[in-house]
Amino acid sequence: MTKTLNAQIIDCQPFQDQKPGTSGLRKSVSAFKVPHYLETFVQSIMDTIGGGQGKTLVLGGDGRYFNREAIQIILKIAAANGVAVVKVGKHGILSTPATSAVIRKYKAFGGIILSASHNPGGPNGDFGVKYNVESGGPAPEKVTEAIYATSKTITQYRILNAPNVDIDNVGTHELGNTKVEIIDSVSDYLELLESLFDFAKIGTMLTSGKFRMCFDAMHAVTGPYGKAIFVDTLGAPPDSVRAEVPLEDFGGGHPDPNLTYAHELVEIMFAKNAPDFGAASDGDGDRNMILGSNFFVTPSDSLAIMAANYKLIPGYASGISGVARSMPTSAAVDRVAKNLGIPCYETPTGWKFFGNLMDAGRVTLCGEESFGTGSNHVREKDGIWAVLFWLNILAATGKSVEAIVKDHWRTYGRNFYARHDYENVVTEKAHALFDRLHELLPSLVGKEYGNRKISLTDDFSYTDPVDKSVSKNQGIRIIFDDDARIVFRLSGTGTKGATLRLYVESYETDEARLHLDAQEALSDLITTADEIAEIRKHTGMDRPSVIT
Ligand code: G16
Repeated sequence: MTKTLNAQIIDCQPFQDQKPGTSGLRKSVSAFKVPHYLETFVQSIMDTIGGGQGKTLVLGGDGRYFNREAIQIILKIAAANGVAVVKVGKHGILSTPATSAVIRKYKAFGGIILSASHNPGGPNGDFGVKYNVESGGPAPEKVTEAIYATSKTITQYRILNAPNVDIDNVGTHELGNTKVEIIDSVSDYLELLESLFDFAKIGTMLTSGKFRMCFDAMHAVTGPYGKAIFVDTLGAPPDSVRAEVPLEDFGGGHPDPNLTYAHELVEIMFAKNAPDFGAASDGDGDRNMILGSNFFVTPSDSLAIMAANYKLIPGYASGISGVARSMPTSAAVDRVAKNLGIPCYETPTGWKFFGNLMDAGRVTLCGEESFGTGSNHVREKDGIWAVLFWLNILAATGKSVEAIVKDHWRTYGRNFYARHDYENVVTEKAHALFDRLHELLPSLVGKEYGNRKISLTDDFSYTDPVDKSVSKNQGIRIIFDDDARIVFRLSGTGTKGATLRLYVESYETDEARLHLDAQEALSDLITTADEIAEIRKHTGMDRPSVIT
């Protein structure tokens, strides 16, 4: 029976700054708490997707501060817009890859993910809203542009006048004419992962008493997932998962799994008698960092190693159609693809660019230097998936993480890689650096730096091979005649000032040099990058804020 809705139409002024970035709309919590700010953005999503009538949407978030409040607001807007069903993760929790899995499993129209990913949380931290489409992947640019255009002109939103929904117990509720289903946050996702990996083999390794792992959930969304999967399902000892309780401010930490921010895990993994395997994930569970005992695996190498070992993983053993990496990611995976005789695509930064390639069956595995790897099982990068992929390789080979990586380098050569981030740079100064670089680019070709010569310079442009859409200005590339590269980009996920990212890469096959420290092996390129771009002068910083 259709009820008469107790919906209110609220007049509002449009906001002009709701442009989604690399991964959704990210702003400080205080910006999201400005009256009507969240509401107008969510209504803009509703208007862009043609209203809610008859649609099923998935809703969840990473549990950060404002998550629970935002869930209630969005439920009431969804109900007032006639959405038929909203599936909500219990406690409002759904990791980004789990949301993608749920959208796909139930053939939902789309989903809303509340997260600012790896950005800090809490009242003084960040919040974010991301819209995913029916494939389970982030909305493509044409959709985010349409949402942005709507948000600039919107003058009203609809919201139901109703009490809050109990989101803390699995069950079904009626909100106006909308069915709100509170679902277990883990089970659908776990079922999918069980179909891909050899859980029996991994379980045998984890319960053998001879193998120790440490998964750091960084007080973010993967705590419940890590515990349910590694401990409750695979049988790892309970202390194999740390910082497993999601906290609204991530315990004051910065939930970004890299050597700087996951320092507690790094200390454990680089101590004497360290566990055999270490991993961390980020705020919303899509990123991962992989460590061995006293050993760090770069995300670019991790992707290449996964591709090279796909036959060991039941879900992929029948073959992988192709691989993709973002432009700044090292070319290590390109060498594996060449060897396997499969295509390798180079896309701009942003997981959304992999979606079309996966939907068209062109790629199975993809990854980014920014600690993201994933496959066509969902349409997001997937932290826990990556951990299981590695555990499956370790269980199948019986080798250590370090041995697997070093064997890989011996076979394919090593792509030395480093990323230097200069955070919170005055925006005008960052733009001045890029303006100058753009002017310089043509004159750089042919110039020599040490024993290298520049063979190509450009601002990366990508034509999607499936829908032919063109994305320009995706990062400045300076490529040398020995395949070494320097890349400059401005981050699309920061919320304070500008973040300059410098990526440097060189390729090495000399066995005597394969085990050098990456910063040392790349020191000449790092100096060249500063010489060309005058980074110190423009940023006023004499060293990067974060090195990964
Ligand atoms: C997001 C995107 C990734 C991107 C990363 C860094 O990750 O999904 O594709 O590589 O940001 O982007 P940028 O260099 O522009 O800051 P996440 O984990 O924040 O969703």
